[in-house]
Amino acid sequence: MSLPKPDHIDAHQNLVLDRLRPTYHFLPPANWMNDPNGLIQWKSLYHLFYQCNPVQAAWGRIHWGHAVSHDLLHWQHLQLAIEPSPGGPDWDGVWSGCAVNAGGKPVIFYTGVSPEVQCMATSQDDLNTLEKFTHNPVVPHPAAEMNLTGFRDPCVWQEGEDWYMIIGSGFKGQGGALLLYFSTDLVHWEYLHPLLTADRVASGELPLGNMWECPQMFPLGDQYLVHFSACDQRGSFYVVYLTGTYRDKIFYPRRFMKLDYGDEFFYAPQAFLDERGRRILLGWCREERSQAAQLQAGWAGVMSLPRLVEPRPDGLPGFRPIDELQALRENHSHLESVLLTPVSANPLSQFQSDTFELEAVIQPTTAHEICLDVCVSPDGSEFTRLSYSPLSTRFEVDTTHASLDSQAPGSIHAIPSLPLDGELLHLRLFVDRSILEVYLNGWACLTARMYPTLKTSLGVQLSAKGGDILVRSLEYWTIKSARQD
Ligand code: DQQ
Repeated sequence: MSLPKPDHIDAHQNLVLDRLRPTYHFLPPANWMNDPNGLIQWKSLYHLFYQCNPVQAAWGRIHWGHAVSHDLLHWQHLQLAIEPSPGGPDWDGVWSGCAVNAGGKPVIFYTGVSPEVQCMATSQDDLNTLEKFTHNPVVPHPAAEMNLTGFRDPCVWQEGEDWYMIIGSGFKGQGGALLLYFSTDLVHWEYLHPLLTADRVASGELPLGNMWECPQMFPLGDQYLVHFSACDQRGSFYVVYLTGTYRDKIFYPRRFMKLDYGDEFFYAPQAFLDERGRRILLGWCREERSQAAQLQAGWAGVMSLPRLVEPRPDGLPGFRPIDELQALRENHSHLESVLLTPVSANPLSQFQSDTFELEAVIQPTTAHEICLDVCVSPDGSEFTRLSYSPLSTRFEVDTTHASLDSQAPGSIHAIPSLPLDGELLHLRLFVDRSILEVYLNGWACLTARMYPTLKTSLGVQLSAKGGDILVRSLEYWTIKSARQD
């Protein structure tokens, strides 16, 4: 690939030196990024479009950014893909959407604002550049009588010769909804009915808001999976997925879960099927420091690692990072059958890094709690704590001590119920400077952000509280940078 460097990159070379900027997660050259959009593998090349503000590290005047990759790790930044057109249906922003392969031609759908309408774009040069459809919008804003809370983020798929689109929405006073549209030519769309409404989701204690953003539906084994990002007037909550059946153009949910227990720090994900038939999901990991700190840093928003979504025998989807990541591993260390008592020395004291992967299988024999601290400073003033209580089966990530910077106070996020897997806790985590992704027992994920201030906050510490733990195995690698900038 020898494309010219996009104009909006050069001014920001100093970001390369920023110690909090992740090195093997995708992020744009500078400024603001949010949702992944239009994910597709086209003629072997992976395309990642994303929501961005190309002028500052704050949300606003949203465009589509664009990057391409051969392995989903090393990305080349391209020119902005879609910009708002003054006087056009997207004059106020080019919001989230998708890409489909329509008989060998790539077609893009996105939301133009204001008001929220659905627009189309095509490409004559294999997605290198996009042209907006001259008769946009293809789906106008519905009549006010529908009483919608929003109307955005189209997800399009094909069934036989027909095309379907779901649009994220909600009915005022009733909760979120996914509106189903139908087309035979991708240009003329007819509203059918809601694919799913809030009254059909037994969400118990979990609020689902009144607006479901960035929805998607795809087959998973012998069922279907629907996910959406739940939000209300006060802001976003988290991403939920439902597994169930899809019959007569209606989705009947059976089970309901959070897709990532880091809540708003993993949001608006999108999955796509690659040429090898893998379902790969990426989400937007927003910052957790003040807006002033983000503006000063000159960048905001990180993409999660690409995650494989696979059916499991228990009917839940399994999530794990793509295998390509293993190519970035170096400096391997291995521990086996280590018994830790509450007074044992830290068995991981030789590990010093803020860009690493750690995989462990731990048996909490008599302990009340297993604690794994990462990004620990020598004086203990900065650390991020992962902990698991076998009694309550609660897993927690606490970033309230991750940073001495008052602009990054941190928070606590938990998986309330993570039963052991045959008496064992399987834990795989990725630290990449200011982002932490944890994968547990093959099905639960938790993403967090942390902003250590000290250059020496690099330690890893494992301890047993109230009893013993047996570390059956533990692997550790430092991870090489995949950045091209
Ligand atoms: N982000 C986009 C919307 C979407 C929201 C705007 C979710 O299309 O609903 O930047 O983060």
